[in-house]
Amino acid sequence: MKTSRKIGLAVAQMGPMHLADDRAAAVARLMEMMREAKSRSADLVVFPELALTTFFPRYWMLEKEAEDKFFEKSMPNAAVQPLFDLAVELGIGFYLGYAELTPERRRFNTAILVDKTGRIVQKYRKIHLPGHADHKVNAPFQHLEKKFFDVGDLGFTVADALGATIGMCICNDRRWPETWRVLSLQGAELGLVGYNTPSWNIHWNEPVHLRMHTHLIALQASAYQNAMWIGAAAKCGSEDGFHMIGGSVIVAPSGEIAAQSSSEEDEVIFANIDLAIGDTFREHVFNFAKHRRPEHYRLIVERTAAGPAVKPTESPPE
Ligand code: CDT
Repeated sequence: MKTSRKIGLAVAQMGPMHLADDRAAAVARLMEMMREAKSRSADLVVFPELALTTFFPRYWMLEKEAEDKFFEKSMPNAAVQPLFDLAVELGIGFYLGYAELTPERRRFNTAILVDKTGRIVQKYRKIHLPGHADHKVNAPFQHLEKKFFDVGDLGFTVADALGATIGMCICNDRRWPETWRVLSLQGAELGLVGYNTPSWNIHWNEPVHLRMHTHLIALQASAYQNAMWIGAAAKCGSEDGFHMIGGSVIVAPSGEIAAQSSSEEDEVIFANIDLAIGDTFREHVFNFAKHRRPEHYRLIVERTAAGPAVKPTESPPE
């Protein structure tokens, strides 16, 4: 086992944010959880996807209305500045998800990583946008991420910050193995993800228990297969009657859950994570340099959808 390299990781799950709740209310809740994270010796606290508002893609509306109500035109802005100020005062970094409107009027589902000096050291714009762009009039609610957001244009990148090599993604990205592999191929030791996962799937009659199962299995397998820690923060509970799963977790490179939320309210979970555990997995079973065979993975980048079978390069033995 390597010499330990520990950092304090907190995940701050949020209970519901209702339509009537304003930015000041969200920021006050985030600040309270940031204080708790610091009191538990956290270097870094992970907040959810779209942490400043309700999960508005569930509502049909014009893009302009969404922009006016739910998007941030700059970051930090006056409403969020107190969170940045508190981070500097406490000496703690944070991941924050929000809806971003650029000066060119492009809209992204965005997350930032802020270091202990209050500097934004990394920005990520969500790449795997789930849902639809049309109005599903018979559905109990919408999932309009494909209407309200552009596909992220910053790629999957990592930053050396807060004592670790850190990669970020957002919600549905966590279900795609490519997300984590692209991060781990850049040396990511810690992956951060915020999410809003509705408990009901409007596309098929998915049993509710599978929502938690697929969430956890994706994170546990991804942490293990990429020898990295993952911190995942939910926004959850019933937002104006629309329920979302909790299950915020910190997952070790072994795939084991080191900490898990037990409520559907604001709740801070914490683990003093040892990055050296990832080094051990990267040196042995997932020693990429020794064992990966990218010449046999070409279809992963050549194809989007499944296509015809590839001819074997050699005939099978007689
Ligand atoms: N926010 C988000 O990406 N939620 C998705 C729901 C997918 S169902 C249309 C998720 O993967 O949790």
